Amino acid sequence: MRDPNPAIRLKKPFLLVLKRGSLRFAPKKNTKIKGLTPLPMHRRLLTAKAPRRDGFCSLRLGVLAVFPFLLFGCKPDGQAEFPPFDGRRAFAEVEALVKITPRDAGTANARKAAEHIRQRLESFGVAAEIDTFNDKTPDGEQTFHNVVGRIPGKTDKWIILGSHFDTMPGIKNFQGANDGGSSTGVLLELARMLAGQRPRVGIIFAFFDGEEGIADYGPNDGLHGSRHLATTLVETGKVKTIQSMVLLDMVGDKDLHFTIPFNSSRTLVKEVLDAAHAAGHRDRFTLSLGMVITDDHQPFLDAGVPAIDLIDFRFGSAPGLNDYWHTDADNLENIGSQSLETTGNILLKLLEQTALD
Ligand code: 1BN
Ligand code: ZN
Repeated sequence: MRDPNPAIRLKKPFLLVLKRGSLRFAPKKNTKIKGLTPLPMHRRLLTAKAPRRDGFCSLRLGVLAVFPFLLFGCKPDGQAEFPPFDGRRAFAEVEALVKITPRDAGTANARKAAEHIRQRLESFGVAAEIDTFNDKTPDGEQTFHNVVGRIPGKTDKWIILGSHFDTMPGIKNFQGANDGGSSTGVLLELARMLAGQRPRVGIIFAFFDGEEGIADYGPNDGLHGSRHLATTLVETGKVKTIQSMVLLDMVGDKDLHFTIPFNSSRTLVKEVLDAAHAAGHRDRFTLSLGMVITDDHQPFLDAGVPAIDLIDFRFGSAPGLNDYWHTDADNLENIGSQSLETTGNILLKLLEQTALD
């Protein structure tokens, strides 16, 4: 069911808003802010029951079920059981992407990275295309390239799994192994695993260009790729077929800890926590009641699509610090395949519960 994500009146006096690279405090109490979910619901989420599970492998699927059954097997409740996510494969995808560095939007390397991602998807048997478009930036009009891969489902519903692949401009020796690389590696490996499946809900793998801003201000700075896809879905009327949008960002920190920002849909927060619990990683999540992050999930929230940002915003040299973020320390040495594996397994559980049954 669609989560309307209504504007609410905040009771908390301050809200930390992380917006396009700047830290600022939101207006004081009783400020109407779009796209936020109320505090009490977050509390209730912690005790919510797991959703009903149904049979992806049920006999109703008949002969068609045999192939995925042989590949993945079935659990006693009839649900598809996937092999564990292989973090080393995902890491190899990050390594391959990071060879194309930097990947700043509007550069030849961004185009090269998009083509690389498209080719990886096609090599897995996932139909993929590059969506090239122009958008205004503080530096004038620029060309961007989103990559979109699709695994059609048995219904006309879709879930979007998103990652950006561009790098933050202006940082010397910046690889973006975590910021842009890690989430792309996880989604590519997930696409490889799910290729050939016929899920109940179709899966769109969306790799966004132009997530990073240039100047940290203005409505046309950053989130170019996600805004373009969300706007296109609205303009074509297809937005009603989008069940949800799950964004991954900075999921490679060796000390993985997700802080789900306040501007995430409560229905999805519950589903993700259920999935994390089922995968044995519930302790890696904190729900942030006071932090809003303007990330690639935001245009989907604005379009009325339930969306969530799975981000580890403590990427640093010591627990709690985020001092590697947007620095040359965001490199392959500082991310771990284990964290990619953890993220992949949580996503698989989420899909089992919401899309594959
Ligand atoms: C995440 C990684 N983001 C940028 N690189 C989104 C973001 C924007 C996070 C502003 C915090 C503040
Ligand atoms: Zn960034």
